[in-house]
Amino acid sequence: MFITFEGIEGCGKTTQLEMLRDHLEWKGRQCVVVREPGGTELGERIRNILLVMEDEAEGIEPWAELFLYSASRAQLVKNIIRPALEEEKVVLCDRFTDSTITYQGHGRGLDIDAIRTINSYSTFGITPDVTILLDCPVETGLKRAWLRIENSEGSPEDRFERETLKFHVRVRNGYLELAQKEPRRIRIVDGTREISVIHEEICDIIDKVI
Ligand code: Z5A
Repeated sequence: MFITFEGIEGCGKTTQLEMLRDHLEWKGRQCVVVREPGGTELGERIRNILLVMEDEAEGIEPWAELFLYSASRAQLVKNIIRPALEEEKVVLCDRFTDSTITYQGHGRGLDIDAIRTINSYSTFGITPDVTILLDCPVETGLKRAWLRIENSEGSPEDRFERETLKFHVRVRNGYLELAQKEPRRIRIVDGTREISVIHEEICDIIDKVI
């Protein structure tokens, strides 16, 4: 079973993914947790370029950005996700192809059909069984994300947080549009509520699917 978590920054993906992993492991399921970009040695190096590089010094061309995300994904699918699925483990992934459609497509304005084609190669055709879309207003998400960045150590991963509010609104609307098109796979969960309340709803969704 392949479960992905999606949403704008600060929507609570990472928090909820870890809580779901604990829930599934408690129920006796073997889980593998990964994140994008990253999850492999190559992927983590790419993550560093994508999220920490100073835009002011040399802006990353949107197509270059798309290919970097795709390169990280291809390595992650080949090395970790596909083998884990073959071993019948539950794979929980923090962001996947929907992020590319919303950030590089809706956010940056790249051609969405072209992105879908590239996604089909970088994933070797693997698609999530269920996607939890944590939805919240961009103001709420960004406030949480900045708080997380201020409390983190090392170089801040803040390249996207520094984007305009309009960019984040386009990304959020992109997610909602995707969910409308694929309601069976993409489950919208209201991310503005208490962490424990959200967790209960997600467990409910996943337990039913499993
Ligand atoms: N990206 C892309 O452009 N194209 C692609 O193809 C892919 C990605 C795959 C990856 O960052 C970036 O790459 C991302 C999109 C782009 N943009 N950015 N930035 P990431 O996924 O590593 O980082 P993020 O999305 O910004 O994660 P985040 O800010 O850590 O958000 P989160 O995982 O959704 O939230 P969290 O870490 O669980 O929670 C953030 C804080 O809020 C934390 O202090 C929590 O305790 C708190 N929190 C969580 N839930 C709640 C609730 N319910 N109430 C109150 N407080 C809460």
